[in-house]
Amino acid sequence: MVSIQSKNISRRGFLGASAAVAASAALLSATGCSAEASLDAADKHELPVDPAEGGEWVAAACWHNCGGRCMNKVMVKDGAVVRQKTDDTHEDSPDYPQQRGCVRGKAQQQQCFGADRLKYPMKRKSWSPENPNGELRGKDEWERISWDEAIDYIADQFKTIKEKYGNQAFLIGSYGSRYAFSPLLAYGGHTSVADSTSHGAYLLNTADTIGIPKTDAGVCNDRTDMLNAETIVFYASNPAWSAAGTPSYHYIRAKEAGVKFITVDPIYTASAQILDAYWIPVRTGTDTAFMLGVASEMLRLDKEEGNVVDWDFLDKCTVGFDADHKPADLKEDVNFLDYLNGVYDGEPKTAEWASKICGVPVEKITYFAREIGKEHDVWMLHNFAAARCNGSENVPQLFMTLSAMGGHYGKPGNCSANNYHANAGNGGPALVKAGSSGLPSLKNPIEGVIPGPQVWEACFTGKYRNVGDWYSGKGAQAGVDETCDIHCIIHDENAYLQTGPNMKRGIEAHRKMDFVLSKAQFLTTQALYSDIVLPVTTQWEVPGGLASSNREFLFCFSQVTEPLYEAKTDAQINTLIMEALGLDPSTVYPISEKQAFFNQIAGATVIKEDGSGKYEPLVTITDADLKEWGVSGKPQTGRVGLKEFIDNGGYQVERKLGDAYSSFIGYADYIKDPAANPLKTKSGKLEITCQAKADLFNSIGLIDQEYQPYPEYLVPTVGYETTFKDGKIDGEAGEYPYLMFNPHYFRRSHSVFNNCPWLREAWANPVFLNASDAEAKGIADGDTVRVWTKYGEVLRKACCMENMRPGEVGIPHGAWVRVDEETGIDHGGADNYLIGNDISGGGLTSYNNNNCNFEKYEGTPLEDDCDTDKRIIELG
Ligand SMILES: Nc1nc2c(c(=O)[nH]1)N[C@H]1C(S)=C(S)[C@@H](COP(=O)(O)OP(=O)(O)OC[C@H]3O[C@@H](n4cnc5c(=O)[nH]c(N)nc54)[C@H](O)[C@@H]3O)O[C@H]1N2
Ligand SMILES: Nc1nc2c(c(=O)[nH]1)N[C@H]1C(S)=C(S)[C@@H](COP(=O)(O)OP(=O)(O)OC[C@H]3O[C@@H](n4cnc5c(=O)[nH]c(N)nc54)[C@H](O)[C@@H]3O)O[C@H]1N2
Ligand SMILES: [Mo]
Repeated sequence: MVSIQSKNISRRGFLGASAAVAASAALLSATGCSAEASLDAADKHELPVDPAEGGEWVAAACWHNCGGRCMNKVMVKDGAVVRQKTDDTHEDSPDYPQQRGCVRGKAQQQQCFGADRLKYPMKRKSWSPENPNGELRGKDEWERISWDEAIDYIADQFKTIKEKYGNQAFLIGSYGSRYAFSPLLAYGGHTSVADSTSHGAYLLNTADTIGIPKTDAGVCNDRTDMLNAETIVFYASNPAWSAAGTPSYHYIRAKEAGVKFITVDPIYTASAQILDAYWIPVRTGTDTAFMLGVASEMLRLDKEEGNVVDWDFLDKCTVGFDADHKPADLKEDVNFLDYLNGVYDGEPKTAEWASKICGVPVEKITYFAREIGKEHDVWMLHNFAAARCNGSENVPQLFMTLSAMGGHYGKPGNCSANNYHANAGNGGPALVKAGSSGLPSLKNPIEGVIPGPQVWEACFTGKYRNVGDWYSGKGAQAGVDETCDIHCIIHDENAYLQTGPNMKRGIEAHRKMDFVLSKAQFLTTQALYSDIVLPVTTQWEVPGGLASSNREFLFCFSQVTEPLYEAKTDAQINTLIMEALGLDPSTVYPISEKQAFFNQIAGATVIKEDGSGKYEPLVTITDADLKEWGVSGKPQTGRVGLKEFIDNGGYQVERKLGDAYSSFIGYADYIKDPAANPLKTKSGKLEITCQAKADLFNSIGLIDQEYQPYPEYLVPTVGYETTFKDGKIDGEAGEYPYLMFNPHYFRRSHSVFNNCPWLREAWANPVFLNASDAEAKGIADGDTVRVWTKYGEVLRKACCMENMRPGEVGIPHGAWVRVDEETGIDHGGADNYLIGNDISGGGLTSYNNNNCNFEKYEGTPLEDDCDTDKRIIELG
């Protein structure tokens, strides 16, 4: 492929180069997904010398939400990418690791230069302002239109809809205020969506209520402290797949140093396999039961053998464990210990009780209880999958409770934190930080925020219950019934139709709209169901930017190519729309994209080497730099020169065992002196019984459920219980007897990369089935399987696994939906096509404990993803 590219490039200049690259990418794709085929083709071209000769390495963005922000470098020659590599700025060592990228980052050249890039603005043929012919969305043909036409249509629609229905009629599929669409913010605002997505129950204001932050990167200990642990627990966590960047490397080092790993997960994951972890195979969505069983066992073992429960810690640092530690604001005299012993409901939460619900054998519950006891140094790490379940509201409080019972807070070798994204297992303040871009952040004047599971239904009923904008900083709020009248959906930097629940209904909602607009790089799900699609650049086509990674690395990427075809940057598109609406774009973009990039660099800071914890400027900037860049700013002296910073692709703080940064221990101040360093909770302590939590949960009022201040077991509205006919465990199997969950998948970052031929070939995106469950239905590896729920059905090929517990069905997260319009079956394997509008009492989307059924599919076998569905659009 490399050779074809260079052969094809005969002219200089970006148009020539980008057209040539596109042509070569098309060739690659036209030969199927086989790299071999394209190499064959290359041979026939009698190619010249090393195509990389004379090329230039550029640090290239890897901007997706997999949490990595790893180093990615590409060799650019005549506007084409001819090589790709990762971090080689310094020797690799566990102390000072290279920031190596993964296979997704390395496939990014196929993404930027993919044959399926959208080339120009497009309009759906049957859509017109007079008659949207909405039912044809997703089935219609496309026509090429000019940018002028596209912007005119959009401005006209925005004006009409605002006039007729007001700004509430615009809906941005998003995750609260994170991904707001600036032209509409400047034009009076829009209704938003708040989905519990990543953090699930940890979004329920856990810092204010029970005392643990939502995203606690700062509360995990520094990574080097894991060598002081005896045991590291991975609770619902598979960093090898879903914490991109360096985390797995650090864990392997810990393993080699003799640290023991335990995994609590329905799958014996890739991480567990590399680390030879002890496996506790729990049913999805039943973690509260499991952890209650563990708490009971810890108490029993403590009584019988001693030294399992850290009573001192519970006494000093927590409230509400027992009757003697009652928080002052408690409305009723209740406590966790009495609940555990069955005082309130006559049901002691023993290991036997727990085992029936969570499926973990009693002896494994006992094992876990002993291993996390007070005598052991334990890192208790969770990721959020267990909190992305229906009825998982109490998972955060209970995980904290177990950590507190073992005393695993605030001392070397011990911590309780998440294991999320690039900072997994690496807490503490960032050692190097980006400056601010200088771009203003706009407020949304419209307060309507629809909870994810309700949003598409609300497009029909006009009703929803607002439970707050979870990402806004205010967090979850008391529920308020609201009305809306949505006429227009806009998809900007999100894929909410694909990544939000209730997709099948979402498609119907899209078909009901007056107007649907997407910015897109490919014919993504949201683009497919739109009326106008605007080609937006990838981050390889913008002036550059900084991206925070793990605490020791700040990534700086530069422009790789001019915008391809007719694509424009987000800022350019938003500016055009604002101008057409008669708004002043300078309120949103007072400075150029280049200036914004420069500001981030000029304002970047790095921790001083003197151990003071203070920061100093990172990058030296001279008058000549300012001139060369054509930006405004002041010269300054920093640690590295501007050119060096850009060429290196950022800056990494060199680490050594025992350095000043390794002393970071989460919660250390609090544990040392709880009175002087209170937490944000009412009592200032970790609240094992928490009135504020119960009050918040009870005020949300989405389902008829009364919540207690202690972390009680909640029977989910959809979950293990509902796999039985009458909702009673061990009763007769129901219509949907399996639990369905959505592991975040290696091939993609959510929906991104789904289309890359190389990744499609390497990662098939099957359905994960337990081998004996599959055998019982006559299903062998590779057979086409139909999976269905109350809400939708999909086809996937079977991957029959010995290393997944029975009763579970894993549908990898983020595959693009591909609906067969005749049957309504999705051939793409979209997770959210199977998920409906079930909502948990706290407002949580029920991602990981849905109910489904499956069978061997007797129709035409499914093709491999890499042999099908190439969404290449050529309209001439
Ligand atoms: N069933 C199920 N659903 C889930 C989850 C699950 O576990 N199960 N997980 C949830 C989680 S944790 C998350 S975080 C969400 C993620 O949900 P989303 O944020 O919706 O997911 P992405 O696929 O990352 O969407 C990013 C979109 O932005 C586009 N894009 C990329 N670069 C640019 C750019 O420069 N400009 C513009 N305008 N667009 C760009 C991409 O093409 C892509 O369509 O999904 C959630 N959904
Ligand atoms: N490659 C890749 N990496 C990603 C992403 C991606 O899309 N692709 N997305 C990124 C984002 S935004 C996020 S939020 C994170 C998500 O990261 P995680 O929350 O770690 O993602 P998952 O893979 O859904 O779940 C992790 C593990 O939890 C297990 N699990 C699922 N449900 C339960 C349960 O109910 N109980 C228990 N005990 N275990 C359970 C799964 O089997 C899996 O092994 O990943 C990030 N990293
Ligand atoms: Mo996420």
